[in-house]
Amino acid sequence: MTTSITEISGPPRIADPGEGLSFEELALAARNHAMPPEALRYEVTPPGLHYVLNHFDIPLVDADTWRLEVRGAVDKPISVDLETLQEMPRHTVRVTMECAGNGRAHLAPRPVSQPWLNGAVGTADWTGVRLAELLEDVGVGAEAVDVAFSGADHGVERGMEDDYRRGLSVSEATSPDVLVAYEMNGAPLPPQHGFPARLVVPGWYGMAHVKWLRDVEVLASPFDGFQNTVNYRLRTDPDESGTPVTRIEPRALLVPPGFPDFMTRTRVARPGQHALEGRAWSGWGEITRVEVSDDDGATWSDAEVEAASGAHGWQRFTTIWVASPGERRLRVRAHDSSGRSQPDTPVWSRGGFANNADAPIPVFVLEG
Ligand SMILES: Nc1nc2c(c(=O)[nH]1)N[C@H]1C(S)=C(S)[C@@H](COP(=O)(O)O)O[C@H]1N2
Ligand SMILES: [Mo]
Repeated sequence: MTTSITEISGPPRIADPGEGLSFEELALAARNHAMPPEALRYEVTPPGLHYVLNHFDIPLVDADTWRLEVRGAVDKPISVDLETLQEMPRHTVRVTMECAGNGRAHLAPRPVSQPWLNGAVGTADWTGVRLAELLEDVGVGAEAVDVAFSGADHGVERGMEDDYRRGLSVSEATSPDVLVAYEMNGAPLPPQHGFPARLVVPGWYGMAHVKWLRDVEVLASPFDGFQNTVNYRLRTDPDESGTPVTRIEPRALLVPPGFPDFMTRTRVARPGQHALEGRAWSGWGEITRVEVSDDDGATWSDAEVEAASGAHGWQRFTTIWVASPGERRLRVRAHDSSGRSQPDTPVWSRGGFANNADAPIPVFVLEG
């Protein structure tokens, strides 16, 4: 009996109507954790609370023997060790990162994959070397179109065996805030976040931020790897080639008020004034407006939106909520300077990507 990779790793599946989460989805959800919504109180997500998403295993990388190759359509390829990288000019960028699959579990029908609710987000201060500077050192050829980034992790996805690899256009790759980062919040990268170095592409969904980076290849023809040409595409029909998933769509999230029930996580609040707060972000521009509703979207009012503390970090918003007894449904929606805003109903795609519709938070407000 032979076992082929395509027998083990089949095509993606859409859950049947009403189908519950599978054991496999539970296993993914336990490996890849969300940021709990109460952590929205922090401007920089504390260690361990930032979301994690790994397609394969966390590779064990030895910092002493690790090298970053920068090669391909370049004048003089280089192979740098960690020490050399750390001696180059340091830059720190505060970045809100979100997984493209955030919100997937709210879709109906549900694409069977990592079943994110809304917590696949976090903000960190990333320190490293500007990718543009590394590329300048090697001299990018005039024929270059894309840059391919490979991680040290390896696996199978939809019958395709590969390292985790992503491509970016030369113009995106050389924008000044794209980093090869070796520190997260002033400390070496934790294993799950890409030790010893990762790519950081501010404003883009998480899949672009290649972890355990080991190889940067400048290409004279368009990158045709699985994660760009097959996986991270917006399509409704399996036969469509679809459009690529790129920048983060606007989203606002609330710190849920009151206190939760252990098992159902239903919120309970006392009547009267509550200071509500949350954070909002977009990869397409500044957040210009956040609206809040406590009646499931029948009426909305504007929250106060604060300025971001950097070009790529989320923005805090606050409002006073006067809670009256009964069952309330809190909703928030963000608008950005590019004219994008959160849709009222989810936009469905087979991969369950870029669903930035909000999920109402039911709150039971007690009698006085
Ligand atoms: N090498 C590698 N890089 C990767 C991934 C991966 O599986 N392997 N996952 C990507 C995805 S889909 C996301 S959302 C982000 C998550 O980054 P984090 O775990 O540091 O939050 O890493 C990206 N970089
Ligand atoms: Mo992701």
